[in-house]
Amino acid sequence: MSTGALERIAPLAYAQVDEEREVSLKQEIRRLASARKALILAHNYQLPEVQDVADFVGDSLGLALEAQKDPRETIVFCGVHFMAESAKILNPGKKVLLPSLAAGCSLSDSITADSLEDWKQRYPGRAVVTYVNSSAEVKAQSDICCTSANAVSVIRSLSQQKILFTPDRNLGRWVARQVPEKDIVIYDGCCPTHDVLRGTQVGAGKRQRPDAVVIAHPECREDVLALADEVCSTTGMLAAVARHPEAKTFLIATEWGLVHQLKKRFPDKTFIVADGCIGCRLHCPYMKMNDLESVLRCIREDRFEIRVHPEVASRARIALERMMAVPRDR
Ligand code: CIZ
Repeated sequence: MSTGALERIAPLAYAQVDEEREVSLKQEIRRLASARKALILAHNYQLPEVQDVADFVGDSLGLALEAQKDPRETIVFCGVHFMAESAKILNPGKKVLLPSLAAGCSLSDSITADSLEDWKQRYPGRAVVTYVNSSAEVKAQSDICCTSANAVSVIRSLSQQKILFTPDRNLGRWVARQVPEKDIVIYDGCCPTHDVLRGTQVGAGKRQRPDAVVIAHPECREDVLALADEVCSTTGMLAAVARHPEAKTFLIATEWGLVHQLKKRFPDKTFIVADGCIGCRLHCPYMKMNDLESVLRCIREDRFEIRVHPEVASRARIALERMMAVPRDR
């Protein structure tokens, strides 16, 4: 594979707007957001132009904290459904809007409240730790949630020795290696966007750029993580780059949307998505469902409002609030 192939930008699977239209959409979104006192939050995997109109860009933990601390009553959540749902659960008095209802999550869909219930019956007496990439109903049946930014600290914070970890098997296995003193049974779900990446691809990238620092997300498979210099959440990746001031090039094993934030914060560094082609494989189609047109319609027409059944919300809130009391891993 040539270096050119590594940096190739593949045709992207969403409609791109022309530059003039993009500028006017951005202006109109910001004008309406301030007129309606709406807070715009965007996940690190959102389209670059959507990240650019947000008041705050971050990972799901950072966005949840921001939603709680900001006084604005309307939250436009540019992320996927489970994230907007968590924002609603933590802020029951606020209006939470998701620009596209098609913005789901395959990992979240891999476990239902019924399948978790069956699983709990198979392994009675274990503390249930659920990754935030899950529905409100699944969170409501869990003892505590975690994100990729605090999973190790969450597991260490528990007094219980025996744990059920749901639903991401790659994150679960990685956490289990960090906390060998706990007995962790891991559910068999995964994020297809991360799980598709193989160590052979990262190895090929590393051979092309032997000086590159490899930073991988813990939703990646074990053979990818074995080649990584750093394993962390998306926000952790921004901090990880700062820990390598001498390095010029980074191979990034996560969804390509993060590269926008990396380039903004470190304009003199080179970031290469570890699959060798931005948008080919490490592309989450659901994260890219929110575009500028849908963000504008969302604010203008007050849609789509996220609602969670109050009884489910109050149980899910306990699991989320327990998580939020635990600090980030680093
Ligand atoms: O927790 C999140 O925001 C996810 C899904 C990924 C990450 O590491 O930011």
